[in-house]
Amino acid sequence: MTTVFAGEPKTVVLDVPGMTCKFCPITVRKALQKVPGVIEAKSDYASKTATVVYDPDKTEVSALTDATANAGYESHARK
Ligand SMILES: [Cu+2]
Repeated sequence: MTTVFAGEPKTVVLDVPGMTCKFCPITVRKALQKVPGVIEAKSDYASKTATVVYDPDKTEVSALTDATANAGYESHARK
């Protein structure tokens, strides 16, 4: 069965200022990948950001920031 997206996948960049070492992005990325509707999650320690591709029909930015907060990292969508 093929996955059909009703809407176009969206990409959001989250600022994650609490990432203080090179292992933090791994925790952040894993937390984001667990959110249903997330297609792809990347995190970057150098820029202290996480980039998430998600299906807007299944999740929303607040669910992504909640997921990082629950993992111990507050995040905010970059405008
Ligand atoms: Cu760390």
